[in-house]
Amino acid sequence: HPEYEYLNMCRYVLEHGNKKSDRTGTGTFSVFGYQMRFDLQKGFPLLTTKRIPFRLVASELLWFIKGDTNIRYLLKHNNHIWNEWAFKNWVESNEYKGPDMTNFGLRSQTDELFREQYELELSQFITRILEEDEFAHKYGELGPVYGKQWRAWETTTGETIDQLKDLVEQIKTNPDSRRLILSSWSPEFTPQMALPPCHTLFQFYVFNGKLSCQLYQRSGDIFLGIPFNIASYALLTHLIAHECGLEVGEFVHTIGDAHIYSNHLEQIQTQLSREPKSFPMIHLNKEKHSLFEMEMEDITLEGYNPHPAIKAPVAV
Ligand code: DHF
Ligand code: TMP
Repeated sequence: HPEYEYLNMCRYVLEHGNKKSDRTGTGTFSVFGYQMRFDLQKGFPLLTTKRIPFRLVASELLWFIKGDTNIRYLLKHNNHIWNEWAFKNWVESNEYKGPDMTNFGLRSQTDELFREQYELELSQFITRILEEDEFAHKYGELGPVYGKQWRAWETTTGETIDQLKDLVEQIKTNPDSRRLILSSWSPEFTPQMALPPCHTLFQFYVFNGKLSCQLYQRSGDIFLGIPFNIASYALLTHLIAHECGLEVGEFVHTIGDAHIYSNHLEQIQTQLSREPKSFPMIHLNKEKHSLFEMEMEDITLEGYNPHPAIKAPVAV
């Protein structure tokens, strides 16, 4: 079963990982350099050994494609996966006058009383982002993250480059090119980002009418982030192939620091004890061609019957 690409990585990191401290203070088991391959002809690689909320993967990807960098779009799609990083900017700003939220990610995991305070502050923050335009404009922003770099990369002459549009154009007109690359890593702008891009660079490859994609991910949270990232890039490959009149080929996932957080060990063991089920299929609206016009209702998943979700805290 193709899901063993992922499950074997989990086993490998548990067995060979370096016990390594990290920026968030959580602690990890980490391996440097790991590669997985998924044949997209064999089904859509949405993990089945735990439920992955596909609509969150899809709405996050559409948010990148639209060039948006403000969490308001995500919240309107009931997607809360980027909340903590916008909230962090807010509580570290001069305007924030509420209770001290220093290190909220770690503290909320151990201090029950603090957790209640934190959850209240966070929910008030989310309401304000949704309801107040000016507040959303200022504090919903994650900085020049993926959307900005994909669609409006700033040049030294003050112009912008639409990397995604150029990439799609090159795939159509010059499919043998070895330069079908999109980079989100901008050394000039990473200091302004809420989180420097984890999925740093990707490249496409066309052969025999099939489109393949390889991602270089500098840092990968094996339990929480990576299942989303696999599905997200698989979906991107489908969307671009759909627009370019190609079939899908492979998704190759190359990871720099591939880590399991020390507070995800039990969850990983539960997941590893489960038997994978068959991968679902993805269908895109045939009436729409351009990936830039795709909306949530144009993307449907068929035959997804996963094992139940497994909860885990996210390291902030
Ligand atoms: N930081 C860390 N430490 N790990 C990440 O994976 C991560 N991912 C980010 C931003 N920062 C990060 C963006 N992507 C979840 C999944 C992806 C994601 C952020 C969060 C997550 O919490 N997934 C839960 C379900 C969440 C929900 O249902 O709302 C999961 O169980 O998969
Ligand atoms: P870092 O910037 O210190 O590497 O922390 C980022 C963490 O977020 C790290 O655990 C990797 C994880 N991550 C993913 O795995 N996938 C993602 O898409 C994102 C945004 C983050």
